[in-house]
Amino acid sequence: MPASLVDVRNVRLFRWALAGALLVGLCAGVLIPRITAQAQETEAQTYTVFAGAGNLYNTAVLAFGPQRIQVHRGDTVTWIIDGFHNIHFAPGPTELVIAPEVNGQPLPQMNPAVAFPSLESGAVFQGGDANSGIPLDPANPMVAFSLVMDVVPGIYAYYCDIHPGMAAVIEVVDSATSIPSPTEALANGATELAVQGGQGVQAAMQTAMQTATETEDDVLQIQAGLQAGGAAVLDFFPSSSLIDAGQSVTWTVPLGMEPHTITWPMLPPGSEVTVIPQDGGTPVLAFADAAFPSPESGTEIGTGDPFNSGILMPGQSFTLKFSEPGVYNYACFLHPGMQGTVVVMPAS
Ligand SMILES: [Cu+2]
Repeated sequence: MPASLVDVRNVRLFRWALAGALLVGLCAGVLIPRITAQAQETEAQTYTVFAGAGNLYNTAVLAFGPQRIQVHRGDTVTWIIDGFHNIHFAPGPTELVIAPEVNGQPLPQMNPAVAFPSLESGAVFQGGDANSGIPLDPANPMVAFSLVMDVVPGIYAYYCDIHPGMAAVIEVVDSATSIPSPTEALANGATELAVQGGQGVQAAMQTAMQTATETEDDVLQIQAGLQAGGAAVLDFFPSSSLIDAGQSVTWTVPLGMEPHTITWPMLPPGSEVTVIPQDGGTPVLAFADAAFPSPESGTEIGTGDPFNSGILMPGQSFTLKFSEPGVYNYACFLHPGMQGTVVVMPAS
């Protein structure tokens, strides 16, 4: 490893240590006021389920909480949506991306069966396929979605089609069965997500300490994102690096759930999708140019040159060679707040 590849990570370590300390306090706050079961109500109740928990020190929890909830027939379930998620009752997760042939060419696009709702918030769920759709407009995010569970007692599984592994069940029971109150269920959900968020913060601290300066054949290796159980850490490891002019950097998205981009200048969220209106039908949500690399991986760039890896799926990499000294900032346009810097020194 060349001595010039120095990692400047002390600020980050302090940040994660602070995050860990704050999280312990948060968990204690959730756990201590345990609420005892209330007497069973005869009238319909509303239960709350968290769909993800966002941005606790750049850690997003990609899980439903509680993962299993019991309700009586006729009760309402309200999902509090924090992040880019849908709620889809189906036999299994549905493909997020499809590529049907249009004019003899495959046109990669978001699956309309995932993107668009099959019923409105507040509707009665009577079994079968039911999808909330994806909150597509960044200016008008979907923050809650409700269904009245008017179905025969049984287990009903649902999925977020965007995040593999994000699944949960609702158990509908008959009115004679005693179940936890909405308040108790809410506390369980908050605890489950706080524990997973804590695991993400802990894994991020460990990774930040280990990824000092990993080089392979004189190429600085940067990990884009980190998965720890149900938590996704939306950061680069390391986020600040020093290299010599003429050296290269390779960013890799580890296997897990979240894709990322390496982009400068920053693009607004949603830049990966182009809406193609259809006569009398739902629009096609095709992938835009920003979803694909420009320039190609391996290109040599200078100060001020724009670059965008496009969407890097888990396991994919993107390499740039830095020929001119300077400070190169970059970000992931899918996850605002996920930023890094490469400082290129004159060749020694
Ligand atoms: Cu990202």
